[in-house]
Amino acid sequence: MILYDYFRSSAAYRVRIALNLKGLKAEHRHVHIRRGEQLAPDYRELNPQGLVPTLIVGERHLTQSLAIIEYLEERHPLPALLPPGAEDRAWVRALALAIACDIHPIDNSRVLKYLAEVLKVDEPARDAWYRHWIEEGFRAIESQLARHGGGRYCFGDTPGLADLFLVPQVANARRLHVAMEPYPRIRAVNEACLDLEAFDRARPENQPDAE
Ligand SMILES: N[C@@H](CCC(=O)N[C@@H](CS)C(=O)NCC(=O)O)C(=O)O
Repeated sequence: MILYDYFRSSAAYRVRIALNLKGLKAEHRHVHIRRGEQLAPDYRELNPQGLVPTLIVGERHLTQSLAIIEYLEERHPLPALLPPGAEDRAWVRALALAIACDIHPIDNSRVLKYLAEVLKVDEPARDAWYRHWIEEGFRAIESQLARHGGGRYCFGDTPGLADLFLVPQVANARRLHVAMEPYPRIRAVNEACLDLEAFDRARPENQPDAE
C-alpha cells in the first residue's frame, strides 16, 4: 500500500493511526499542501478532489479518510475499530462524523484560502473562524462523551474509530490555541490515546516531512 500523506493533514493522521493500530505498513509519499502539490494534475489523477489522504492498494486509489479506514477495518478486522453492538457502532460513527463532516471541512486549507484571497478576510478573523467551529463542535462532543463515554477512550477501554478522528482534531485545536479547559473529557481521551505508541508514531511532529 502507498499512503499519500502530509504531516499536518489531520485526515491523513487518522489513517496513519489506523494503519499503526492494525500493524499495517504503507509506503508514505508526501504531498506538500501549503505548496499546493495536492492540486497538481498528476496527484489529481489519483485523487480528483485534490485532497489528502489517498491510499493506493494495487490498482485502486482509495480516497476519503473514513472510507479508507472502513476499508482497512473490513480487510483487517482485528483489532476492531468498531464495537460489536449496532447501536454502539452508530454512536461511535456519529462522533467520528461530527468531526469529519461538521468541524474539519469548514476549517480546511482551501476554505481558509478562499476566505483570505477572495473574501479578503484577515488572519485574526480567519483564526477566530477556525476556533469558533472547533469550539462549537467540541462542546457537543464533550457532552456526548459525558453521556456515553465513561471509559479511557471515546468508547470504553479500547481505542477505536472515534479516537482516530478526535486526536487529530485536538492537534488542530492546539495549533490554533483553542482553550481546552472546557473539555476535560476530550483532553483525558486525547492524553490516553497519545500514551499509545500507535497514536504517538502518527503525530504530525513525528513524520519525516514535519517542518
Ligand atoms: N473528507 C476528506 C477531507 C480531506 C481533506 O480535507 N484533506 C485536507 C488536509 S487535512 C486537504 O487535503 N486539504 C487541501 C486543501 O484544502 O486544498 C477526508 O476525510 O479524507
